[in-house]
Amino acid sequence: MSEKEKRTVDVAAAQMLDKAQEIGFLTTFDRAKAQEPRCTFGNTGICCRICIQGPCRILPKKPGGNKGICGAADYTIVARNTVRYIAGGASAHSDHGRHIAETLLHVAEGKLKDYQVTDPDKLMRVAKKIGVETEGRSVDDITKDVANAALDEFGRMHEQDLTWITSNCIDSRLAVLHNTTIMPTNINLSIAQLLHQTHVGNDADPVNIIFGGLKTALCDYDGMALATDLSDILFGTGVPVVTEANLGAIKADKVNIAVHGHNPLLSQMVVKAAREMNDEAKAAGASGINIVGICCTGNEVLTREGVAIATNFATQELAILTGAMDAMVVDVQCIMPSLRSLAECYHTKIVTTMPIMKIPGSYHLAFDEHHAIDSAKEIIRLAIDAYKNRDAAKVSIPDVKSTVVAGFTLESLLNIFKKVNPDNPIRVLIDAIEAGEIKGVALFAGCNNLKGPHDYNHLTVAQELAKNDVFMVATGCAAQCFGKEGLLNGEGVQKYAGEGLKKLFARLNEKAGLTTELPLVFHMGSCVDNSRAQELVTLMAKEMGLDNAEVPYVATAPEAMSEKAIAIGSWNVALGNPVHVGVVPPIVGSTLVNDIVTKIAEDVFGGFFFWETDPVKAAGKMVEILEERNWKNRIRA
Ligand code: XCC
Repeated sequence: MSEKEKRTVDVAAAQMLDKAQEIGFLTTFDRAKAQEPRCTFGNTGICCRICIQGPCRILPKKPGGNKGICGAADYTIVARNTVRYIAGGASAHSDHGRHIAETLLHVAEGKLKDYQVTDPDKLMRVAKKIGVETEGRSVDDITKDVANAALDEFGRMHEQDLTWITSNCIDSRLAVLHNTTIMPTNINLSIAQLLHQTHVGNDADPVNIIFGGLKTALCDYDGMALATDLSDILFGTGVPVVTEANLGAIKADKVNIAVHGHNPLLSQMVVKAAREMNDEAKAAGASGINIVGICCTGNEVLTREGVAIATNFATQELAILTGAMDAMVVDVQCIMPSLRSLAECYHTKIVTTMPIMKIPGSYHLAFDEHHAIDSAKEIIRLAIDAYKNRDAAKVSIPDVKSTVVAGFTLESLLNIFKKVNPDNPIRVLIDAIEAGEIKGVALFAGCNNLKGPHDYNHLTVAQELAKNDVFMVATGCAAQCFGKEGLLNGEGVQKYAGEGLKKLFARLNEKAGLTTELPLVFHMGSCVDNSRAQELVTLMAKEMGLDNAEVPYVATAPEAMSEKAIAIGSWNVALGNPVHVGVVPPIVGSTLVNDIVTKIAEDVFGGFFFWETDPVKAAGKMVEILEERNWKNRIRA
């Protein structure tokens, strides 16, 4: 690989990186390089900054240096650091879920005019699932109870297992969570307790700390599962939709607005308002308004509204470098502070909207759910104004984009399976596994991480798994990579799928009744929608009469980066799923802790982590895991 190729496999991104070099702007790619070589202590997790006597590092050969000043050994330091990532991730996902739940409650109380229950069928399904009475009751009353049940997860003072965990998991899995004492009862309490548990002079036992971390990771799961359910109720449950992905989705003749971040409460309103404001854009000389998505709020509006993907996490700056991005409206999480300084070189307005996410020097417009459409319109007017200052000489949009078929919520996926097996849709997958056509199911999740070439791990693992007949679903920035690289369309199947997988696709395409062929990878939505994938594996477990840990299912985060990704990986392990991570996390500084999460975890939970930076080897190992599970199931039968 040449130095240039080492940056990214995304052709559009490569063009923009050249442009960045020409104008002398240092992007995140340059900053990542500048961080090398990394400090070995931090990189392996043996740097403790939990109290200000530190930082303490583990210096095994120095008398007195093999422990922190307080006496914390490497395993304590690594365990504490690791679970504090989980606390950060769980707080982000669950706070997002809480915001949605609060909004839903206010809708039912008649306090918010711009939001409504868009999917009453989903409301009924969720109500029944969590035990809310529906018979003879009004939509508002049911909605109130569902929203209150969600809010209760965050602060109830009595001992009661978290509802979205108990209602989504099968009995054998719940038994594992109880037996290991990691079943949470209150999201906020678990996060607070984990911070307490890892305070200086507190828990030194790495196993106990890891179990505290897993309990909090389950809160991450609960928060995202309720976020998915309640977002579907508010905005609709996605159905298959055709759109496009990559920087080529930015249009030179339109007012371009990127929605970036995570929370659909804002992005849905921007999409809705934009549809009503094309005339204002035309009056400013544009041919209309074009909304594109970056990161997970992009995935939310892609799933429900068919909004195109501009790009994913690592290349967010490059959308501004096209010179045609008039506004980037952001809410929470995964937004680079550097966007502001790059926007200075252009006419682009960076609009922050949330009280907990501001960037010095950018425009802050406090988003108010009580006047949501008005707030969204104000943002769009800012973009239209900015468009008037666009410098045509600076515009260069890469002519690169791929067709995307997305919108595969669990419901829409099962609807397709239903066309093949109306009585028992999930059997379609299981029959294909039992017939040896496919080896199982893989979930792709997570971010970009510039410790390796951008999007290279995602793409290579997926190509390898496709060749080996693995059915693939994806969320987050992994799904966006696949969108850009042509894996979210039917051509992807022709190009990469093995013979068995092709047979399954032929059967599905014949009956699906869509105007387009099904994609090689099924885009299930944003990162909170990893809950959809978990529902899929649980459904398979139920139908196969197995525990989750026996289902031929594997998860991968080929380019994991954020605390949220660590939390997601951790609950996957607790729920029985093997999890590949394509970067070596700062955990290897303690052999004991590393062994707990990569080996002992399998004995306890059936799920476990493995680190492999080589995507071909990683895919090979994932295929082996699926084959082993299938082999064991054949013996059991
Ligand atoms: Fe990671 Fe979640 Fe962020 Fe993308 S957006 S970088 S957390 S994959 Ni969700």
